[in-house]
Amino acid sequence: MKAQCLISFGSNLGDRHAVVADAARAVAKISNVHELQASRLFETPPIGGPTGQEPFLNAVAAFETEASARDVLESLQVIEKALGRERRQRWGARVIDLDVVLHGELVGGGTGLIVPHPRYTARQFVLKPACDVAGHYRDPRFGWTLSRLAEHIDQGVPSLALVGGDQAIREELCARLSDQFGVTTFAASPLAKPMKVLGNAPMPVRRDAGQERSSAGRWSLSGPEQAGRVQESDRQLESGMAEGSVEVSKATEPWVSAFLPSLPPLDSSQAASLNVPRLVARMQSTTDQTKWPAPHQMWPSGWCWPEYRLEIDDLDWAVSELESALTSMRCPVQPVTADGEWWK
Ligand code: A4P
Ligand code: MG
Repeated sequence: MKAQCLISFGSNLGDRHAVVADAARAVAKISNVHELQASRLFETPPIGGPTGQEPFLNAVAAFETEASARDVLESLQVIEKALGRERRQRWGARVIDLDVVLHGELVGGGTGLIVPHPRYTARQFVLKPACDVAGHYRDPRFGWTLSRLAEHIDQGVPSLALVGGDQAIREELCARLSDQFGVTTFAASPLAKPMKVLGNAPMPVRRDAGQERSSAGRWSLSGPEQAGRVQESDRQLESGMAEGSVEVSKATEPWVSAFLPSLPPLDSSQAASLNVPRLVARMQSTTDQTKWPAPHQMWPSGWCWPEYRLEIDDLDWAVSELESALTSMRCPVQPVTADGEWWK
């Protein structure tokens, strides 16, 4: 059976244009790859990784294929090697990086392969190119088209709600983000209900009597306010909006919450609000995989929210990844070709 596959190209070392074009030609020649369509080429500042890197050229290609995601990845790695990719440092400068972003309905992959790509939902340098050729592709986890996702990420402010894993880890990540990067964070203390109950509990992030400043740049929701969030959720969402008590002044900057705040109805204009997280960051470690369902498995049927997959085996790495995710939601993505014919 054929699957719709989306792959991404990134290069910030050597003759970037020539290497990316070589890579696209090689991908088009992989057996069982049909009708490859490339996006325009875009120049983007390097996000994350060691400092002092050159700008990237980024692009994506969409094609239909009978090849499995693993076969595609193996072919991409052969091409990377042939074009001189050396793996010295994670997120280090690279001649060419080829990633599998989506492969049909696949969620998962197994050892050395995660599809959908764990970080693409936050990355304008993937989403903007994807809108050229695969805006109609859907993420199988939450069912949104990529064009809708790109538009959603562009709205409001860069923001992430941490879910899954252990609350202490979520709080710790927020504390480090605040201390190390000055990111506005919202802590929950304590988290009153199990995450599966909070999965669809609307509750605006706002500052009022029940909310107190806990440390520089950090705010917490506490006491009865927190305990009543599930039962009163709809009313709170409404009154929060109507009274204007939502903490918009805080939310004009990127933020991360250690809990899942209000998620409005999907067709609501509130989805664009500053106090609504752009993405739900699903924490994943090698040990808790079976313990916590993915967010899309927590939603009531027919309800969904876009997510970002965060590996937390190394907390320092996770903190820098979260900061990179916020940055990549607004990174400038400049087209440098007029069309997607640059590789032919
Ligand atoms: N792997 C697992 N799933 C996949 C997948 N879906 N596609 C494994 C590709 N590889 C996948 O990748 C590390 C491991 O991920 C591999 O062993 C593979 O089996 P890598 O290519 O060796 O190393 P990497 O690319 O440094 O790591 P990573 O985590 O894939 O990096 P990302 O997330 O791709 O980010 N800024 C701009 N402006 N443009 C960029 O393109 N790219 C990165 C790299 C950072 N900043 C950037 C850009
Ligand atoms: Mg890679």
